[in-house]
Amino acid sequence: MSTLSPEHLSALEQQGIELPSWAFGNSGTRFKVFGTPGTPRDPWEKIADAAQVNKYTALAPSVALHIPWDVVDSYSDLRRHAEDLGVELGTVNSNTFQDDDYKFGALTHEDAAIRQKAIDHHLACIDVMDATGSRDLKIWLAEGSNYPGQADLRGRQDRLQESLQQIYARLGDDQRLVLEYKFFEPAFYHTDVPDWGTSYAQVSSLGHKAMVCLDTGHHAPGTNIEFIVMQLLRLGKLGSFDFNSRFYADDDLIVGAADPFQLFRILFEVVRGGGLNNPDVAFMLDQCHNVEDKIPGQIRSVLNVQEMTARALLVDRDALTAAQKSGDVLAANAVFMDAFYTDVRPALAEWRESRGLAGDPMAAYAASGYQQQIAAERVGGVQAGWGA
Ligand code: LRH
Ligand code: MN
Ligand code: MN
Repeated sequence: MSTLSPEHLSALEQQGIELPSWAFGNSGTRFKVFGTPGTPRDPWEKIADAAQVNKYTALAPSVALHIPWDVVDSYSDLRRHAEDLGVELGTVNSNTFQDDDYKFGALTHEDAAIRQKAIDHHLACIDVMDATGSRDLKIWLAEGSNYPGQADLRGRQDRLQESLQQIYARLGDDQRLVLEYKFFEPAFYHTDVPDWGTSYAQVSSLGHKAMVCLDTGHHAPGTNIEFIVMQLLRLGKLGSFDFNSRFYADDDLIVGAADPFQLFRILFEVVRGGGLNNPDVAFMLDQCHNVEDKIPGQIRSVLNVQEMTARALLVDRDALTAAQKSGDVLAANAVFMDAFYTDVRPALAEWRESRGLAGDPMAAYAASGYQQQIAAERVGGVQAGWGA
């Protein structure tokens, strides 16, 4: 059986997965948002909770913000608060999906004044990034139409490019823009950035500081996501991942929960394409915990990514290449599956202990008393953002 080599462990030690601040707020569906005892009441408490995930896993060194969900008076104070807790502030996510003005679009809107308002929101997000020290501005647009004929598809692409150019022009030398695609929802007929090709076309004409963000939950069922990962890495345009898993639509469930094999296949292409621990490729979670406790939900998530990364590293690449070159279909598949079926959990637990971490971070968190403490201390936790 394959074992994790010192090189594998060193790659795993460098791995960092950014947590979304909104994973710590209450969330739900359009039917009901269930409250969880101990839910953070503000961005400060969300960051404190995110720091717990890093404390038990050493895997989650940064937290993404969503504006305006995480608006505070002083972002430099928030940055200091995060650093005091051993984490950094990461990607800033814009939000143009909760304002009546954006009913028919934001960066694509027919009305120049509304487009300008949406552009200004992104410029304000870049101001936040300047204060937090964040590198990435993540843009996901809830724009599209519900009925054939409702919108001028071509005109909207042109306006999108013009708006993005204005935002791009404001980025600092070390800052980036990542454009996230999603095939449907909230619009049901067409979406302005529905797929990786559209995102790629839009960011390519902006320049080298603009990249594609791949959210694993944003594809039609049956899509070969690892192929997209391979292609974007090949083109040098995979800027970031939003990891989560789904059974039906954009379910935002714990990554690796629905289809661990898919996560393995994606991470294999990341390793194969040089995307692991590559600063150009940010690993983030984009999840909501509707019915489970949020901090252990995030601990479970980053451990799932770590476990599948370890398995992807275990693929015997020389044997795989030899089998592929000789056309030995079954041998190639067997090499791949051997790695996938290897249970790395005992080896990872032992390795964690050797680094002074708990072998079982889920159990260590549960035993820490933090969950009971926040449940007692915090009354009136906020929603993740939806319906807030
Ligand atoms: C859209 C999305 C995007 C948003 C987040 C809350 O579905 O994936 O990344 O910012 O959810
Ligand atoms: Mn996302
Ligand atoms: Mn989503």
